[in-house]
Amino acid sequence: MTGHGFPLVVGAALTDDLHRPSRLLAARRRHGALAGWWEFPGGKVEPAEPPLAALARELDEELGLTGVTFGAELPGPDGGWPLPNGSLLRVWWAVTAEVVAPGPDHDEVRWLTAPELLSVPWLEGDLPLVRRLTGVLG
Ligand code: 9L3
Ligand code: MG
Repeated sequence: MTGHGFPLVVGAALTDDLHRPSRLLAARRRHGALAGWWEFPGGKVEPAEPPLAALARELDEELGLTGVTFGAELPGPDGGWPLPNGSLLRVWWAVTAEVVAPGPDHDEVRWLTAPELLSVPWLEGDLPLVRRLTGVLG
């Protein structure tokens, strides 16, 4: 939990190269009220679960990824990136050699370069970080 009664949410900024990132993985939510909106894949941290363990679990559940290497956290303005529902989103750089394909929670994934980053409708909560990353991707 974040301390305000909302679960902590973790997400992955999957990229091609941790040291020289040039592409970022965006995933389109398949179900529910947020269907059609794009996000950093991830989800809620369970009680007592370490955040990076939660992120590894979510990437396996959502995208079938089992060989993910995590890099630095992308620090947000409030210990993370505040979401509209009151949760806090924490995001880490990540790389994988595995092929990333849509799974149960997403109906499309795309590797976006900097000029393509804002070509998809990102979830409102993810957008401030996406804007930050347009200047980071080479
Ligand atoms: N959320 C926002 N941005 C993200 C992720 C992974 C999640 N990058 C929001 C959407 C849901 C909540 O957090 O309201 C929980 O996410 P999930 O467990 O449904 O993926
Ligand atoms: Mg999720």
